[in-house]
Amino acid sequence: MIRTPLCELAGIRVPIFQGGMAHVSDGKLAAAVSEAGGLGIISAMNFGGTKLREQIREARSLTANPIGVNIMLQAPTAADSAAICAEEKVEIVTTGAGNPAAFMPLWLEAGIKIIPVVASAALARMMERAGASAVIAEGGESGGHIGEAATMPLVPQVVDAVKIPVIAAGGIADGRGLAAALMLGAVGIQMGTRFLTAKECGVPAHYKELILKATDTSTIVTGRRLGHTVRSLKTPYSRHYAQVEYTDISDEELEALGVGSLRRAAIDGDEKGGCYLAGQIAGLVKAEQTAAEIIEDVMRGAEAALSSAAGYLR
Ligand code: TUI
Repeated sequence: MIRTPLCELAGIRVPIFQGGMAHVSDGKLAAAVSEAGGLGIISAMNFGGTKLREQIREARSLTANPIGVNIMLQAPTAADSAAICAEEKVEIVTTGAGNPAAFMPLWLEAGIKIIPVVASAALARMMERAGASAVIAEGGESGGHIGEAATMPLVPQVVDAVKIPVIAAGGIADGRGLAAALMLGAVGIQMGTRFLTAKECGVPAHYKELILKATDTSTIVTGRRLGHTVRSLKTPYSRHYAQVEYTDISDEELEALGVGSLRRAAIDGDEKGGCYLAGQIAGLVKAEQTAAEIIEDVMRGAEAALSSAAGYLR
């Protein structure tokens, strides 16, 4: 059995967070992960206002375990979502794509634990000073919006920079990844891509098929020119974006290419026009399983990896 300080901190059985994925992570998926012993996280990006509240309440009706909400700070609904999290008293808020300092007093006042995603040691230090309970150090192997550093160099440098616990994310989808994260000094992991193919995850079948067919070289990074760097699967949409990104196309035209593309993938299943976000580890994901099966597989795999590595000690 593996227990880490993250289990105490987050009130969970196993040190695994399900990443809040825009247009993907709803109350049903989050509840399934929390019920299985990890931390399920609803993405506020999908639902401003009343809808977010409904998703939180739906998750609450499906599990008595703690749940989280992820707020994408660049979303126009971020302030609204921040207030709803405080009113609904979700146990944990995670944030992405920016600095959540402005919202932190509100959440601390409501007794919510704040666990920001950081892509640098500098932001991790700032978050510790502002009252974060832990940070998620996310490397650029992740799907979606990414920073510059990769997980292997980022995690130990963030661990050394702060006293609060660090959760590793980016490029992790099995027990070997969890074991490796613990070796880097992390107290747990966050996985997105692996949970995209969970049975309880409601994305269109085409999205899951793309993940299940992916290999180690199936993702591409686009959007650097406009400062919205994202990793997604190589599809007609992302290949086209990459092809035109550094031509004489205007910023406005490039921006227009991106608008609605995440929704088209995750909600509409638009095979040609959708931007199918996924991490580099997609090639490792080979089966559609329940959230509980995924969590058990990762935990058994990590136990085996740690025992086997301990056998090298003399
Ligand atoms: O946020 C994510 N991943 C995401 S958000 C998203 S939605 C989206 N919509 C339209 C365009 C682009 C994305 C899809 N995937 N991950 C967490 C994350 N946060 N990764 C990197 C960061 C990050 C980067 C810089 C966090 C803080 C940061 O600091 C900047 C600052 O202001 O200090």
